[in-house]
Amino acid sequence: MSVPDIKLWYSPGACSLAPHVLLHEIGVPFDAVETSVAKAANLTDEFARINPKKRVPVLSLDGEVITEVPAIATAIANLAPEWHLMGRTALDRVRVYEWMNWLSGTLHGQGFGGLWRPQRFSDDPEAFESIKARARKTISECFDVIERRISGPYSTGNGFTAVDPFLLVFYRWGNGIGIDMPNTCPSYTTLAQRLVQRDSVAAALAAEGIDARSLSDQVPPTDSPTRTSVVHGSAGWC
Ligand SMILES: N[C@@H](CCC(=O)N[C@@H](CS)C(=O)NCC(=O)O)C(=O)O
Repeated sequence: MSVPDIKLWYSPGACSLAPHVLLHEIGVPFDAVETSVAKAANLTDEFARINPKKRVPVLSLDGEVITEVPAIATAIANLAPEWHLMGRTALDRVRVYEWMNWLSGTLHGQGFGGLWRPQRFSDDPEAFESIKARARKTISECFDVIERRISGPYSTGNGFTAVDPFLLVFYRWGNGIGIDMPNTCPSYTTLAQRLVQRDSVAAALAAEGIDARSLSDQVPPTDSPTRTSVVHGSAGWC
């Protein structure tokens, strides 16, 4: 395998944890650049020049900039096809894309996005509480779907795929917002516990300064006065 120059911009505990795990999984050398959302490092002009969307994760492959978790996961999987990170069979691949799109668009974008970033959905601050309440329902509905869909050792059949570390991100966020994940989602909990045993997951968590034994961190403090969520009184990783 000819390995390009790889760089990943991530924020500790954010959705960027998923591609961070995948890079460790395939064992390629890469530079991980911390861009803390809690410290508003994603809002600097310097970062906006890399990703005008001002979001993490960002992957650069020999200077080619890729954004969006499903696209980044695909790019990492293409670097090491023998790991089958996007699925082994044709149907597995369909299922991986089905999961990734739904997790990214519905659970992340509508659910956690609505809860932690209600200002994305309305300019009227008076609407924020009802947006957040609706987003909490979306998150619970998504967790119910996830719980019912996990039937094997991993989310998509028997093999680890890019879906699994993405699910781990949301499992941690679920705990972080006070959902009793072990009791409401036992199968999801078993998956999360299996995942933190993986070397790639342990390595990515350690690199992000997260205790691998902890699946239940609280949401990070809103420690930056420049952070947009502070203005709107919410906190979170997303
Ligand atoms: N659809 C994007 C979502 C990226 C995203 O929202 N990232 C969050 C961290 S989990 C972020 O950078 N938020 C910073 C902000 O909104 O200011 C993806 O899949 O990569």
